[in-house]
Parts: sequence; C-alpha cells; structure tokens
Amino acid sequence: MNVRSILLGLFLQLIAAVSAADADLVVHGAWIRAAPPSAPVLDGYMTIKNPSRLAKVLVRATSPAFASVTLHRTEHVDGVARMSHVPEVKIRASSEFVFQPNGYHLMLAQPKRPLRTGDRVSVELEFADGSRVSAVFAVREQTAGEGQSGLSHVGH
Ligand SMILES: [Cu+2]
Repeated sequence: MNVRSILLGLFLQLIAAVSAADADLVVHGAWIRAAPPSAPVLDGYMTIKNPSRLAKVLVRATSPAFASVTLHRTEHVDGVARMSHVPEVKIRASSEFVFQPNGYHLMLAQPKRPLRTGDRVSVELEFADGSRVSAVFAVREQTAGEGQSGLSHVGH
C-alpha cells in the first residue's frame, strides 16, 4: 500500500464519519389543529427525528402563512395547565422529539389567510448549527387518539 492509497482511505473514512454525524433531521406527522376562520392563533404539532450522532437545538421556526411562529410548552402545575414560551428545544442524538397536544407545540400567530381542514402550510425550522429543515403541516381536526383537546390558543 502506498502513501497515496493510505491517504485516500483516511479521507474516505473521514467523509463517512462526517456524513453519519451530520445525517439530516426528518420531520413527520406534522399537523395544525383546525380552528374557526377568525382564530388569531393556531397550534402546530410534529415529530422531529434526529438520526445523527449530534444533538440538534431548534431555535426558531418561521412560516410564510403566519406573521409569527414561537415555540411553546404546556405544563400542568398543581392540576392547572399553563403555557410558556421556550427559547429552544434540544433534540438528542439518535432520538425523536414529539410536539403534541398538552406538551410542546408551535404557536402559529396571525394567519395571513383563513386556514381550513385539508390545507397545507410550510414551516421552516432553524437549528443552532445553522441548518434548516422545512416541513409541510396539514391542517386537520385532532383525533381521539391524540387525547382530549387540552389547552389551546383558540379562544384566548
Ligand atoms: Cu402555547
């Protein structure tokens, strides 16, 4: 084996290591809870899968369909559901993070047009490492398997 082939081998190993560490995030099951056309704020849910060997930190979300998107969490304190803004959400390496009713959610404010069941909305997620992932959210009703309606932005 000459020096050139050794170097080439090392180079290929390096590329393999980098691509495994940097495997792309995948968003699935993304949906927005259907609300009356006049609703000023809607709730968005999704599962973010992080197949890489590095933790990813979600720091921002934006959507052309809404004036603002923020990261929110519903917590139950002494039996009372409360919502709070969260600055970031960490998705550990080789894991999934679920945004769901009564837990983490996207607060989607001031829709630019009324959204109806069946509509699709794109949301771009930005991570602390500068990477971006866009996801398509489907507007639909919450199903029974997703628990009781819980605290919603609709109505306040
Ligand atoms: Cu909220």
